[in-house]
Amino acid sequence: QPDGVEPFRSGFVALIGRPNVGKSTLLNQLVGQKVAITSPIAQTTRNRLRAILTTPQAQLVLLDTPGIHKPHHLLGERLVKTARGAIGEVDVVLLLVDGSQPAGRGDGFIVELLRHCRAPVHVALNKHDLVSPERRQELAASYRELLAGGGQDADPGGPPPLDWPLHPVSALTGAGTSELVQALSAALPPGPHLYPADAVSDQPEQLLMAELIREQVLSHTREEVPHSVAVSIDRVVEDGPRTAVLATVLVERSSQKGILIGKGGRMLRTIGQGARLQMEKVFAGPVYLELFVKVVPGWRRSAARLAELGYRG
Ligand code: GDP
Ligand code: K
Ligand code: MG
Repeated sequence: QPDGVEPFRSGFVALIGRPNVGKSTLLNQLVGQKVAITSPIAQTTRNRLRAILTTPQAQLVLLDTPGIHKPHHLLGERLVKTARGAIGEVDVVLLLVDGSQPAGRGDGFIVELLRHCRAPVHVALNKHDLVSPERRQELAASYRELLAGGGQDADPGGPPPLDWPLHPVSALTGAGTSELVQALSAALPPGPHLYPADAVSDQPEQLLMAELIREQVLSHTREEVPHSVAVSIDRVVEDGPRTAVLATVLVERSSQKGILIGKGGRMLRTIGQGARLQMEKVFAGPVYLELFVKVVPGWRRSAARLAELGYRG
């Protein structure tokens, strides 16, 4: 190692945050293409996804985790367990918060969860595109105060203040993200590439296909449907330059099946067209997609079903 030359660094970064703060959006922004689906609905992310970002200086393996929240059923419990599990195994934790809102009680819950973690913690104040320049100082101050342990009213016998660095970013526009990547890279240990330099994710293509279909279901249906939906990819056939995909959307009740199919099949066609366009972008070629809908009562409470659909416990 010649003097003055920085070593290559590599390692794992866990993305932790409440639902909807923009974890999946940030991941896509950082790796420069869609690897995680996003939506305004909480609990969109079900799988533990590794996204890979390689720069000349470092390789970051980013773990997208489901948002931390109070579990209500078996799927919910697995989501929280997955997020907690990620914290113990990584080199750096990136705590993402909605920086367009002042720090709140939910943020305090996660700070306490992370207080004793071994890895260094960085905090990204996301959604800065929504904040006027005049409000930025004020919002950042509320997070600094949260980390310091409550500001003026702090209990003198309370836990010591935390000196986690704050990084204002916009996952949507990319503002601030190169500074964030530099800070995270510097916090990784020296090490070799863990994945090929051109890899962007560890996710099998079929799982991404299923996720792109689920994303369209989330964007076109209302409350009663989204959380009851799973997608299974039944067949993928490479047909010359064209990829043919047969997939089934699983729902829990026949009323949901009716909503998904829609009048004269219109809703299912809209979902299918949207998913096909996304797949053609991601896989850079023409796609033929055929969608079916099937009622499987209680799939969310069945451990076997969850495993089959790829939700690793
Ligand atoms: P996750 O649940 O933490 O993975 O959040 P998502 O990435 O799914 O994002 C939740 C919602 O916030 C989506 O509607 C995103 O478009 C939106 N969002 C994420 N990041 C930003 C940002 O930097 N600025 C703005 N304005 N919206 C964002
Ligand atoms: K979301
Ligand atoms: Mg997500």
